Amino acid sequence: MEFSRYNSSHSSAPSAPELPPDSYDHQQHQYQGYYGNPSPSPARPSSSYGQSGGFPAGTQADVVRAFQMVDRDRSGFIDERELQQALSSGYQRFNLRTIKLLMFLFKNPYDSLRIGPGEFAALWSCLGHWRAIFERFDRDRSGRIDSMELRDALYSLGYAVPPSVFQVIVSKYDNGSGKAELDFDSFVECGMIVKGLTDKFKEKDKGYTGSTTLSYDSFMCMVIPFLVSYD
Ligand SMILES: [Ca+2]
Repeated sequence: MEFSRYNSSHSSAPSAPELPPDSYDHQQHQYQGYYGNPSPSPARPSSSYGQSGGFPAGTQADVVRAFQMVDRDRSGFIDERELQQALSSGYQRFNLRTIKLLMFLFKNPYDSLRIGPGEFAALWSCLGHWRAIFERFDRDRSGRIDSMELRDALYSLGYAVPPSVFQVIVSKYDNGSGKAELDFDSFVECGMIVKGLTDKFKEKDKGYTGSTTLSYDSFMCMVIPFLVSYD
């Protein structure tokens, strides 16, 4: 694999950021390093990567059911279409672009484009965290995250996205009326990209200063998988 260095740090499942407390004070950022939330460590189910496959102990029955319902050939793995079907049964319908991103992030890096029970359980748990974040920041209860809600969410989670980048993000989810409205699946997509790239950068920025020196090679290995793996 070309991305062996990249993948070597990818031994456990990606996760959602920790939800800040309700009384979260933006000023706290000053004392927590550049990213506000230097070491998010949400609960992760024990990974079953590389094992014979089976759900981690304690996996909820509805998660097992959702997986088995779409794994029709009982191969123990599901592809992106099956994943889309499984997640759409638990949440709203997920667009295929988000599914491809999730598949890229959660699949065993040494395996093909499919995920097994362990990865599925990790993904499901991660989406539960994102759902809580989505509901917290959907302040007007519209069922969508608008640009102000998105800005608050990203900043409160500790992602100091520069205004120019934020504008690019907002324009990507513009519904044609000049306003961004993110459904849950788009919110997950946006959040996973911002978090994923920030995490990759933080691996290089050990002191959480907000800057580091990157080789061209490292930079490309960091960014390109996010651009080409799922579109
Ligand atoms: Ca809203």
